Amino acid sequence: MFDLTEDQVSIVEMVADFATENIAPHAAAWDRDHHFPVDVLAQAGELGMGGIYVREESGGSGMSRLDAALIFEELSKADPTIAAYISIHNMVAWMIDKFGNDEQHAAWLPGLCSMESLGSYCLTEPGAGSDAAALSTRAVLDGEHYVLNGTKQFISGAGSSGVYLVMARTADTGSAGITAFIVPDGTEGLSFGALEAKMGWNAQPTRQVVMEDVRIPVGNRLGEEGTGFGIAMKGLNGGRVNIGACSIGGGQAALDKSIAYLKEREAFGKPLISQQALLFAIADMEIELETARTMIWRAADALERGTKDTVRLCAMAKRVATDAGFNAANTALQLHGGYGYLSEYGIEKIVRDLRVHQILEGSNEIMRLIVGRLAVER
Ligand code: FAD
Ligand code: 2MC
Repeated sequence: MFDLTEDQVSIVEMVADFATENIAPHAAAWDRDHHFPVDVLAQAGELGMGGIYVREESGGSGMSRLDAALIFEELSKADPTIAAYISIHNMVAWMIDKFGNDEQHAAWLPGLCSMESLGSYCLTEPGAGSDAAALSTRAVLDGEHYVLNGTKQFISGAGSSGVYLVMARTADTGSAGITAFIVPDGTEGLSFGALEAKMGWNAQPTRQVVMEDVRIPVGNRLGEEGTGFGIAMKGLNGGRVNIGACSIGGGQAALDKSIAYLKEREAFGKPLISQQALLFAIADMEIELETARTMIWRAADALERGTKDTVRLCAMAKRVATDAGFNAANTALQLHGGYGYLSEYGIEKIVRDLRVHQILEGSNEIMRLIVGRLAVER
């Protein structure tokens, strides 16, 4: 399983060509201007990246979780922010495919798979981040509708998305009282907070999603009442693998830039690459990224086959890969000396973008909590 198939090699080449041509040349400007390139996302959708592991009969690409990890690594070499947004969008599309009924598939998946309509995943709240089961957004049944009230915090894509997948409370029974809902953009009572000013991820919007008496038909409930926390977590298992793959892509780009730079930059009468201390730094970046890649591929395989250690492997891989990617980028900045600190060299953006991967989709402390709990249960 460690050799890519011919199809996978072709997928990687196709995505690398797309990202090199349509994303990489603009990444610095999008970051500077806080521009969310929805037109380029629609192009990615045309190439099948809007529903990578949505089933073909639902209009998706029907690819595997390993294919997805390969795609996110390639996209992220060009821009971690865009890659990560596409990952979140895919999480939403997959959740609707996996847990939705025929009517919901027909209503929402064509737009999501083509990326003409974007998806946002709405779990976090101002008072419930890591402790997601403590969320307080409420959904109350009123005849043929649910009425939603509450605020979601840090929502990626908010204000630009067509579909908001909202986890809300339908009963006061902890995680068992949470239900998932599809809230379309334009619904009365749905509004968005100001654009958050952030350290990185500037090419995608992050805002609050505010719901004030938002009425949605019962047909917009995803799954049964009380199943929303499980749906949210199963979506996140894939999200964690994907965000890890994004970190590897960013880290790999930083490593490749460092090798080229150290070969060219001379000090003390020779190229810096001939300093063994720096060669060892390169070696450690290479080792840690490859270790992380192995973990991501293994977790993707577990997810694909639904093995019983899926949750554990996804959490481990997310912790390892997001730390490895950030550390590689940060080391790359050091290896570039003062030039690494300048925007022009493209390294400081990778550091800023990858830093948040250690915090979101379950912080790396929460990944340790998951792995630690399972280890002591054994
Ligand atoms: P807290 O939960 O308040 O944690 C604070 C610190 O305490 C962290 O270091 C945490 O790891 C640590 N901690 C908490 N509990 C424990 C524990 N039991 N043991 C040890 N350490 C612990 N959420 C969405 O739902 N959808 C999105 O699209 C989305 N996009 C995001 C985009 C950005 C740019 C950011 C910054 C966040 C996004 N998030 C999104 C939210 C993200 O998932 C949360 O920020 C994250 O889960 C952490 O929650 P918190 O910020 O409330 O931190
Ligand atoms: N996969 C499948 N099921 C899971 C799961 C997972 N990864 N994690 C928990 N569950 C199930 C669990 O099996 C249990 O099911 P049941 O009631 O049938 O036994 C139920 O969910 C409750 O789980 P716990 O008892 O472990 O709940 P607890 O509240 O103690 O801890 C924790 C849950 C901390 C693991 C969870 O709240 C968590 O993952 N927190 C992090 C939140 C997070 O990742 N947020 C990311 C937001 S999205 C984002 O950042 C983006 C950028 C999109």
